Amino acid sequence: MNPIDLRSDTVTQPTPEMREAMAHAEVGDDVYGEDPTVNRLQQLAAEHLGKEAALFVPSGAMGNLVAMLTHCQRGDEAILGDLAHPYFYETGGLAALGGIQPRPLPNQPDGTLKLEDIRDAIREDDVHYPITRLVALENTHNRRNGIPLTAEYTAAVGELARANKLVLHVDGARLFNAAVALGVPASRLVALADSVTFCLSKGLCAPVGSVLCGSKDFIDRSLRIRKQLGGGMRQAGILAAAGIIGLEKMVDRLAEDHARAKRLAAGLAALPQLIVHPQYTNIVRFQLADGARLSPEQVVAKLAEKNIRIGHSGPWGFRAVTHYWIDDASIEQTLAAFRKIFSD
Ligand code: TLP
Repeated sequence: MNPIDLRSDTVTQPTPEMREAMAHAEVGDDVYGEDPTVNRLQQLAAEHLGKEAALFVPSGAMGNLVAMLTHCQRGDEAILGDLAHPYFYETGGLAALGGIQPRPLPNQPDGTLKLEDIRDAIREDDVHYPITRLVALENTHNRRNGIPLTAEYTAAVGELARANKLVLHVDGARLFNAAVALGVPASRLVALADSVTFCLSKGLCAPVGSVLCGSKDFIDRSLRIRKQLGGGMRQAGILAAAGIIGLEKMVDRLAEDHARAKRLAAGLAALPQLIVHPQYTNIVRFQLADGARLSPEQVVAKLAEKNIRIGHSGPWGFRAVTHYWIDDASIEQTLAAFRKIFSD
């Protein structure tokens, strides 16, 4: 029996249609810019996001890193949330590899950074200070329960950035989840962003890859940084072929993942042993209520015995992420397993 794997949408396997397209993909050497399938994916991605150009990268983390290294010089400062993926989860890459100083600001419960906090964090032109170069947002916001950021909020940050000669980068690993949840085109959510990454290998189900989008000049420069980081791939059309299907056929169905996450959140919230955080898209975060007789590790282990996997990290509690391979029956089975665990 296949496990019900709710740890992340990164666990998604390619669909049969993707495997078929991968097997027959036309390929070339992408470092020479000669892979027709990669080129088609990049063009499609740029169109979807309303940007001039795009670059296929091996991962979301590399997309964020390439963007930051392209925008910033060593010693520059980048404003981002204290729960932002590049700050929290990317092994300090921007500092280690880019010499970029992160300036973390408190992520609000709705995933935003306060405009006044950003304004206050922008450095004056003074020889003592680093140069503030960039502000980054995350949409949807992973650590903030997968909440989508609105087009209006992102535009307000974009305007603030422009007025202060900063660039805006959006980590849109799950940007299409945000677009579907808010009912707006993804391009509107990033209209004032100078660069955006989105992931093909999460809810869109492709096995590998993310796309970095921006102006033609920015992408020309980021190509060199991708190469520097060892991210120049060769016959990558095999991977891009799955990404094209992700973009063309897997976006609208994300609404199903959101509906299942809602059902899961409601079912878990009915259990007095759990506190469930607000649910917005495909991420459900929850924790044990005070006085629960089991430890989080025991809950994870008991679920694993029933072939169900959820994420758990220390004080942050549990995370369950819905995706293409989680159907209605998986949700009901998971809820039944929780009920049983707490009633034993
Ligand atoms: N997030 C992963 C883990 O790293 C936590 C997950 O399971 O959610 N930006 C955001 C907002 C992300 O959530 C992730 C992956 C990335 C970037 C990085 O993507 P990859 O894993 O492709 O490098």
